[in-house]
Amino acid sequence: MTALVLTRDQAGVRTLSLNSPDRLNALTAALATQLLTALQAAAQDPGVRVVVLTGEGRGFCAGQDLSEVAGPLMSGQPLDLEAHLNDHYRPVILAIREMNKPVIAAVNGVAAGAGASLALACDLRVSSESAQWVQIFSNIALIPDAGSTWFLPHLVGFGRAFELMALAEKVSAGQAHALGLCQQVYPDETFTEQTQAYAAALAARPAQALALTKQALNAAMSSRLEDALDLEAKLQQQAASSQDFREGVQAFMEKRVARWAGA
Ligand code: T3D
Repeated sequence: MTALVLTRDQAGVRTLSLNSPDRLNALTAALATQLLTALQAAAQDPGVRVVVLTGEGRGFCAGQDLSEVAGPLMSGQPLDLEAHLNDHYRPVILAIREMNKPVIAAVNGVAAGAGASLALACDLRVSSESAQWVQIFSNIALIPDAGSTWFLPHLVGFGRAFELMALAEKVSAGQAHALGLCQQVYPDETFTEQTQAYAAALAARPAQALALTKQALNAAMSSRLEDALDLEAKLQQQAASSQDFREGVQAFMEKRVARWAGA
């Protein structure tokens, strides 16, 4: 079986790289299935503290592989996109959101359509200088899917999200950064190294506190302030019961760097 997702481990960071470079890592059902399996394995592996999602070659991900739908579409066969999205995209997006570890999208090249959604579903995004981001769906008269209608307005506001989606404008790395779509932009030549260093810095942070922070932020995205305050209090109690909390306070008092145990 062709490995459509490559896996590399370094210093607690697992890098998952989409591996269909000739088509800019466009998503087939097989690729989405392998990505889901890889995400689930990373979630369950205690040695993995941070996950990086990137693409092989010059693209990050060009969205749905249109060669997969072109045949049936042209021959007039009915396409069940609702089932396709529910079976292949939804589990991947939820696996990223539900993973109790930071997931970074390392957007090494164009992120288009559901490929952009994939990046937006991650907790953090870094972009290479030459990467382009495009909500390309309306170019083929589709609506944004794989979570873009939820993630994008949260990140950039309703009006800007609608404009990006309606006009399918290509956004450069610099624009993506200015809009708040990505946290860092790195030169192409040093992109892999700088991404690894960024991920390693996160991997060195107290893992349980980060997991609980992600849980609280996930809930806060769709909750009332009162509910967010309740959940914060509950999760803070859990964080404060950890060995890392005791170590953090002790290290502060002793004016030294904390040694995180991850629990
Ligand atoms: O089925 C469902 O469930 C519906 C779900 C839909 C979700 C979606 O994601 S809809 C959006 C689908 N994606 C697109 O419409 C993007 C199509 N691609 C492009 O518009 C351009 O390729 C890009 C703007 C992304 C990049 O342009 P450029 O000039 O850098 O590269 P290129 O030359 O167009 O592409 C390079 C190769 O990749 C090329 O193949 P070739 O000619 O060298 O053999 C191209 O056909 C192939 N490729 C790029 N994107 C796709 C693709 N092949 C299949 N599917 C693609 N999405």
